[in-house]
Amino acid sequence: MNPAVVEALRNCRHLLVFTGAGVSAESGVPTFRDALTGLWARFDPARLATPEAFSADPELVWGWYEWRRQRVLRAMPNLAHRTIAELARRVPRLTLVTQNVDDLHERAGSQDVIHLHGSLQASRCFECGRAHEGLSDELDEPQEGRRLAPPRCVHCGAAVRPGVVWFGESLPQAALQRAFDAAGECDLLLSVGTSGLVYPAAQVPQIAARSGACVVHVNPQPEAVGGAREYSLAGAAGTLLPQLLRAAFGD
Ligand code: BJW
Ligand code: ZN
Repeated sequence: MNPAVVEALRNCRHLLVFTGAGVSAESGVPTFRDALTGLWARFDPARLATPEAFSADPELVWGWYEWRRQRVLRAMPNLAHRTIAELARRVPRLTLVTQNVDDLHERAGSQDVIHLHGSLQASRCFECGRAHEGLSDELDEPQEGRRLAPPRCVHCGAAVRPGVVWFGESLPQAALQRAFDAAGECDLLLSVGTSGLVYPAAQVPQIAARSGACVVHVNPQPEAVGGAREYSLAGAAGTLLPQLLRAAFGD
């Protein structure tokens, strides 16, 4: 474990943890851009993750998201989620910002998670935007490729859509502002399991670095680091984060 990273964690006052799909990979939730296992290796984002796709073929899109939601319902938080929840008890202040649409951070015990890309559980009307409450938590067998008619809005009768942020859509303004503010204030940012390719979320670690924070990437794909206070820990989050916690704070 890099001693400079251990020291930065031990001394930090405000830790920002910024997570992406890789933090849930060891729970069996697929990432997006990993070459063989990522969702975008098998599915076309233009046909599934845009408002135009939903307008064109709501059954295809709703069925795909229901398949993913059922997989998340069966998944359990892993050691990376649990270590992040534990870190909140070890540092003076922790802000957790996630791009993920699952609820595994919450189920691991993290509180006040800032979700930049929405949630698979929070569907809403495609037309009037009002929340739809009817999604069941009962487990159905996840069925890949099954078309499914979306529920109808009880207020206006239009189709209900998944409560996630699709390409070309604005991120929730308050969540994005909180994430940017925390990035400007933190002294250490751990970027865990993200390719950092999707904007504006990818600005979060960039703002932290510009504001003088130490930035640490945790990813099996080593990150090319530029700044004097930027580090890359190459490996799986479920292995490296518990090691980092132990090295900084003991058992
Ligand atoms: C492990 C691991 C282990 C594996 N341990 N690690 C500036 C420049 C260029 C383009 C744009 C720009 N600004 C905006 C854009 C357009 C676009 C964009 O960014 N496109 C780029 C892809 C080029 N952005 C948008 O459209 C955004 N909206 C917007 O900008 O609105 C403004 C606007 C409004 C109105 C009109 C016009 C403009 C919205 C983006 C929404 C993204 N949505 C998705 C889907 C969510 C719903 C769903 O789940 O289906 O969000 S896309 C997908 O990518 C998902 C993720 O949250 C997001 C980030 O992916 P993430 O988490 O990084 O996953 P991966 O797979 O990429 O990486 C996983 C990593 O984990 C890998 O590095 C692995 O190595 C690693 N890993 N195992 C640790 N065990
Ligand atoms: Zn409606």
